[in-house]
Order: sequence, then C-alpha cells, then structure tokens
Amino acid sequence: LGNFDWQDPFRLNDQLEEDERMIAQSARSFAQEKLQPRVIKAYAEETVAPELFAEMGEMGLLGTTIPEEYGGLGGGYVGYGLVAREIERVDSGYRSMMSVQSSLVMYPIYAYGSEEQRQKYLPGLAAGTLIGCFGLTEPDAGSDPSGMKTRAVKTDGGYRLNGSKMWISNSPIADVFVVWAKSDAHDGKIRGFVLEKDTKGLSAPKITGKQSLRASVTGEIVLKDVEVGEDALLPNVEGLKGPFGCLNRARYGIAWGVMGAAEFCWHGARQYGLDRHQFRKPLAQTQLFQLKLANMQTEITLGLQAALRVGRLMDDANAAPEMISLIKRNNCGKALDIARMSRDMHGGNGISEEFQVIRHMMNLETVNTYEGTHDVHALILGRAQTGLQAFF
Ligand code: TGC
Ligand code: FAD
Repeated sequence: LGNFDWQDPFRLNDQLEEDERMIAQSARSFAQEKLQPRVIKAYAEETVAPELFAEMGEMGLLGTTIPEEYGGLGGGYVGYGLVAREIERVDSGYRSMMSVQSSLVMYPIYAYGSEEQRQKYLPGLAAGTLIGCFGLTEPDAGSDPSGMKTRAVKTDGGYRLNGSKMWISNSPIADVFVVWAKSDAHDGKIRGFVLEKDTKGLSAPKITGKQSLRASVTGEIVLKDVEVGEDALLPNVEGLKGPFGCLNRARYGIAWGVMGAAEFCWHGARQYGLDRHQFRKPLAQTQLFQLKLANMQTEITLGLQAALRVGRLMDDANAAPEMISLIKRNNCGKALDIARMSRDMHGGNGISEEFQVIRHMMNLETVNTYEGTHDVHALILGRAQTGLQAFF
C-alpha cells in the first residue's frame, strides 16, 4: 500500500506531465511572490493594478494555449487550469484578470479572427501590454444573452454599434473590447466585434461599491453610435456559439481556479485549528473540526480530479460543454461552501482581512454567479438528461 499525502490525497501531482508541473510551479512562485503581498490592500481599497497584466505576460501566464507564433505558449488546457488554480489560491479577482484576457479575449481573436486581427492584437495581449475585456452581459440580458439589445447596423465602410454592456471585468482599463451584438447585416444574428479604446462613442465607466472581487475592476461598456470599419468584425463565427465557445474555456479554467481558493481556505482552517486552543486542547482535536476538514479535503480532491479529467479531454478536443457545466457548477458551489465553513472555523478572526478567508468567501459569491450561475448550469445538465428545456 502507498503513502497518504493529506494535501494531495489522489497524488494529482503524479498525474501531471513535466511541462505541466513546471508551469504550475512558475505560476505558484509568481502568485505567492507578486500577488500575495499586494492583495489585502488592493481588496480593501478596491484598487486594480493594471501593471499586473504585463507582469503576468512576462511570466508567460497569459494565453498559455495560444500558439507561440502569436505570443502564447502553445500549451495544453491542463497547464492553463493549473495556472488558474495557483492565481486563485491568492484571489479570484486576479484569476479573473488572467482568464478574461486568455479565454475571453485572446481565444476569440485567435479562433474567430482574421490573420490581420491575430497579428494586430495577440502578441500585445500575450505580453500584457494590451488589456482586453469581453462584453456579453447587458443590464437586461444576463443568464439569457440571446435577449441582448446591443445592435450593429451596416454602414458604408463597416458598422455602427449602439447598446450597453454591464458587469464587464477589466472594461475601465481595457485597450481591446470584444463585444457581442446582433447585426442587421447578418439576419440579426449575434456577431463579435473587436473595438479599441478611445474610439468615438465608446466609454467604460467603472462600477463602484462591489463587496466582492474588489481587486479586479468591473465596469460597463457604453456604445453610442460607435463607427468601426469592416475589419472590426470577427469574420469566422456567428450566433451564440461564438461567445459560448469562449465561455467553455473560461468556465473550465474557473473549475480549477476555485479549487485553489478552496485549498487556501482548507489549509487555513487546518492551521488555525492546530494553533488555537479552547477547552484545554487544540480545536483540531475535536470531532466536529476534523469532520469539517475531512469534508473539505474530500470535495477538493474530487473537484481537482474531475477538472483534470475534463482538461485531458479538452486537450484531446473531446470535452462536451455539459462536462464543463458540471465541474464549473460543482467546484464553484463546493468552494463557496468551503470558504464559508473556513470562515466559521476561524471564529471571530474569520471576519478579519488578516486571515483572508472572508475575502475568498466574498469573491466566490461572484464566481458562483458569473459565467453561468450555479442554477443555470443545473438547467443545462437537466436539459441534457431529460431532453426538456426548462429555461423558459
Ligand atoms: P441554446 O439554444 O442552448 O444555444 C444557442 C446556440 O449556442 C450554442 N451553444 C453552445 N456552443 C458551444 N458551447 C456551449 N457551451 C454552447 N451552449 C450553447 C448552441 O449549440 C446553439 O447553437 P446554434 O448554432 O444551434 O444556434 O441557447 P439558449 O439561449 O437556450 O441558452 C441558454 C443558456 C442558459 C444555456 C445560456 O444562455 C447560458 O449559458 N447562460 C449563461 C450566460 C453566461 O454564462 N454568461 C457569461 C457572461 S461572461 C462572464 O460572466 C465573464 S466573467 C469572467 C471573469 O471575470 O472571470
Ligand atoms: P440573472 O440572469 O438576472 O439571474 C438572477 C437569478 O435568477 C440567479 O440566481 C439565476 O440563477 C436565476 N435565474 C435566471 N434564469 C433562471 C431560470 N430560467 N430558471 C431559474 N432561475 C433562473 N459578463 C460579461 O459579459 N463579461 C464579463 O467580463 C463579466 N464579468 C463579471 C464580473 C462580475 C464581478 C460579475 C458580478 C458579473 C460579471 N459578468 C460578466 C456578468 C455575469 O456573467 C452575470 O452576472 C451572470 O451571467 C448572471 O446574470 P445576471 O446577473 O443578469 O443574473
């Protein structure tokens, strides 16, 4: 019989390839050395650090699955997931910055863009000298993006866009805006456009007062008669499968990322229980405390193993969107439960920024909601097994 490593019960590390272990290690060093020292202040003051994009880019952590000729690493999806796990171990907002850039901006430009668009944007996005955002959600179209009101109307040399997007990660600091709109020139079908900062009529006001994801900036995108050329259109996709193709990748990365946040909360609870004595013994020597630690360990172990399985299928181009819904939904829900439990196990200290678990807990409320809410993913899975559409 083999040994048992309490931190890695199913020996996930042994299941990784050498290059995957290396990228995980460099993401971990970066996250612990560069992100961890900033995060408490950034979260408290609700300030974003745009320079983090260039720092992540320098470490090769942006667009890791994009081919090298466009500035990426040409790596696989397991490596991408491991990067998300290490960054979100520090903060979900920092992982958001990375995953929007990689999966929601670089991926659509790579997969649906023209060669000119790829050459123009991808190297700067990979280096982090350009910052991207992804505008799908609107004030009146969240879970149901097909209800979007943003419109693109054909003009002589291109398109005129009008509409507004809501809750858009990175938008106030973005240079490159991937925006989805219904296009009258394409039978009202949803099309993607790549817009640039400082285009007349485009603004991106910041949303303030967030009690979650405060180290990442979120804003609107307001489009008032924004005129763009034909070259702004992403030529190679139409319909909702365009944005969903990107979301599949980002949701998959989130399934890994939230396990990093959950691991932080689990390890924190364990250490706190060993250090803190009540009733003349460590809290960790009580049955209730150990039950909670065992539950955390179990859910994280299963969640990581499931993410690895789906990652291997993604690398074989053989993963189904419903598999991604299953792990996005379950891993987010379990991570949120773990963060709430860890907060409780820290007693009064659990509400202090110093112990960091309440920040993870607050962040995970967002992560459970964005990229398809916990319940919307249940409806996707319900449809897949009954054949019955329960959205409307
Ligand atoms: P439905 O009829 O299911 O599909 C319409 C078309 O889309 C295709 N499709 C997919 N294609 C690829 N991958 C997927 N996962 C796909 N899901 C659907 C589908 O095949 C169909 O194509 P076609 O060619 O037949 O037209 O569409 P529906 O309107 O019934 O959809 C319902 C639902 C609930 C599944 C969907 O709308 C949904 O997932 N809603 C959640 C919305 C969401 O996730 N928004 C995310 C916004 S971005 C964000 O949150 C970024 S946060 C990032 C960060 O900061 O980290
Ligand atoms: P709603 O769709 O109004 O849902 C409200 C509630 O109703 C939820 O509990 C939901 O599960 C439930 N519900 C909805 N439909 C049904 C149904 N048919 N049956 C049963 N229950 C239902 N979007 C982007 O496009 N780009 C981004 O970069 C981005 N970043 C974000 C960053 C943050 C910090 C946040 C908070 C959100 C971000 N979003 C982004 C938006 C996010 O994707 C949406 O908030 C999410 O899809 C949910 O939409 P909604 O907020 O409109 O909620």
